[in-house]
Amino acid sequence: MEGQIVKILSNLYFVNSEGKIYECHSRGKFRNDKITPTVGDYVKFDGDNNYILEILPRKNTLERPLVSNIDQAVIVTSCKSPDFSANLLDKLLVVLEYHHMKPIICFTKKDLLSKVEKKELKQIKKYYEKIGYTVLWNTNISKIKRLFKNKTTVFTGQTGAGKSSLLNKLNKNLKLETGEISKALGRGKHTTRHVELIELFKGKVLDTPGFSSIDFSNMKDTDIRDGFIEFKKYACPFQDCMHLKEKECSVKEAVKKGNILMSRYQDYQNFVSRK
Ligand SMILES: Nc1nc2c(ncn2[C@@H]2O[C@H](COP(=O)(O)OP(=O)(O)OP(=O)(O)O)[C@@H](O)[C@H]2O)c(=O)[nH]1
Ligand SMILES: [Mg+2]
Ligand SMILES: [Zn+2]
Repeated sequence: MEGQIVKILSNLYFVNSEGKIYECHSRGKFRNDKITPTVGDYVKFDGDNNYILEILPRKNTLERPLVSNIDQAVIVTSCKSPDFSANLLDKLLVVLEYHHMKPIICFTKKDLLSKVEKKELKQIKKYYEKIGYTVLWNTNISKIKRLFKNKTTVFTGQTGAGKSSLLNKLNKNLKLETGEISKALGRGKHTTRHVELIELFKGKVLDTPGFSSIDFSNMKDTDIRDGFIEFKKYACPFQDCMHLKEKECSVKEAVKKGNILMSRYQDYQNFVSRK
């Protein structure tokens, strides 16, 4: 039989095959092959003995959160509590670009911002839109609902950003667990503890546990550069310019003129030098 893994709880794999869920074990073989089944994997399985036999070829895999066969990702980005982090947003964008998964940015908790902060954030939102991204507020419910049809969409972003809350708002029947932000620590406690694939608005959506750090040490400097999509619009005198130490560089020029957001360029420098 064939099906798709929709949830993993320790060593139990929940496989959906034609609407029926089979609770399967995995054979030791996978561990030897250094291939771990992930949520989103299509598998061949023995439906009588509930064993996964084979993982079918993947379209792609994201390491963090660990999911496979993804078309697009909603980066759930909190404006406040936890505070907006351009650094984390840019990191996620670079990683998603690298994996050819379409990023969609969704800001949450605008209601917690002061008037001045709201104005600042709107400017930032505008910039990401200008460079080509779809950027929404979590209050744009009807727009968000239209994103899912015939696609597999992963919800990703910092813990406490409001991923599960947004999914609950989209479908009242989901009743996913959501958590309070610990005010004392100023950071969320991980409420969602496992990845779960849910069928929603004629598509598939994956709620995932949040995280606070992401590592892209397996990426080359040029991959990181290419993940800053707006840099590609500038023709630099040096072929394959890294926009770093080169004397003449159109990207650096654009940063100076304010056409490229300073925080984007600083994140780029930071990501490349950290490796
Ligand atoms: N004020 C306000 N609070 C929100 C909003 N969205 C979510 N929250 C609150 O933020 C807290 C965390 O929300 P969750 O949905 O659990 O966050 P999460 O991203 O799923 O977190 P993890 O599962 O830990 O990764 C909850 O107390 C929500 O009620 C929003 O737009 N405004
Ligand atoms: Mg959650
Ligand atoms: Zn350059």
